[in-house]
Amino acid sequence: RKIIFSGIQPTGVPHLGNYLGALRQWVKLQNELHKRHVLLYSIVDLHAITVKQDPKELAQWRKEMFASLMAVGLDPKRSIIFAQSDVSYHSELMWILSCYASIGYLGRMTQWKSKLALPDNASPFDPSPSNKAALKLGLFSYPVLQAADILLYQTTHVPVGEDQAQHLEFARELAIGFNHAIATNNNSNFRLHPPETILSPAKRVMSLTNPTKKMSKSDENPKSRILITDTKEVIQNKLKSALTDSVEGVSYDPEGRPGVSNLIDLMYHIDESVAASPEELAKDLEGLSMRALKEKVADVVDEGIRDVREKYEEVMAMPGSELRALAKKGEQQAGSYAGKTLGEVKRAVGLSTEL
Ligand code: AQP
Repeated sequence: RKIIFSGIQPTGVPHLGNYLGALRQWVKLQNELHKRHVLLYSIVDLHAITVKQDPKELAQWRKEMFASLMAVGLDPKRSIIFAQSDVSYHSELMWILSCYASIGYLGRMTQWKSKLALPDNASPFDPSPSNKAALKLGLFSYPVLQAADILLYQTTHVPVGEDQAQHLEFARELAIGFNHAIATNNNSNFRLHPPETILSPAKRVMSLTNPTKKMSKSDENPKSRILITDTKEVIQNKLKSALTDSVEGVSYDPEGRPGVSNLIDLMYHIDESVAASPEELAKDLEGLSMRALKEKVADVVDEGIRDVREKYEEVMAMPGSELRALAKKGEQQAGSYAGKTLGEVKRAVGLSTEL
């Protein structure tokens, strides 16, 4: 039996990077696998507080993320949809795994460096005052919590975008290290399952305003991303100001023409029936001006997310009590799987409640 787990931070309405890189894949897996397998999708709010959040805004974003997940097509009857902080086993397993996680390995992870705009060779023990003041333990140990999220369900497959591949490798290594430690410590047959990564074809959607960077919820410039709830007019405006180049015509060259290639990628991945590959699509559009290309991409994107936008409005208009009941159901379902694994982990490390 496959167990699929993935998460998304409630740090704003998802953008096309989240949608094409992760959420659409989650729905596809749900639709293919729900009859015989288990699918768990989490709003990972404990991860969101590794950087500064406004409590009111965060609470609202949790709701909006719940609505977004339903809007893209996740169905609480077929997938377990829940908020991470509602299932406290995540934090508990994180603590246990922290006792097996290497600081040296965590120090090589790129996320804490990129969130703090530190160079790639930055060290957590860097004595420079700016670094010491800014780096919090939670941001540094984020991958351990993420490993706990995944391992808590004995997950077999994790569908994510490419930016998460490094964290997934960390989770696998941590599971293997933990298994090794408990194998030599006691006679328990219990093992954590090292999960596999599933990358979607659109594994890295780039920012519209800085196409060498990934599209991100926390980019200061809202024009850098298209949200799954954006209206046609907003999509058109954002694409109008997307950074391209002054080369004539359309061609696909992600290295030399990152802006134009990102637009082609967007159009291709929104509707893969338009061409056999991004290269082929670029050939079909060869003679277009930048303006015409952007208008075409806007039409295809609008068409591709129209249903999601409409469903989002419907879900946001549902009575609060109905949404809360759905979240509660997800919490209970996730909790029953998580409690079982945590019980086994505790027994394996000698934290059993039996005296
Ligand atoms: N640009 C992207 N292209 C492809 N996939 C992406 N994902 C994120 N950005 C892209 C995938 O979306 C899922 C959920 O991401 P997340 O919310 O957990 O955090 P993130 O990766 O840090 O995404 P953001 O938008 O950049 O959020 P902030 O700005 O809050 O940090 C993941 O599977 C991710 O790979």
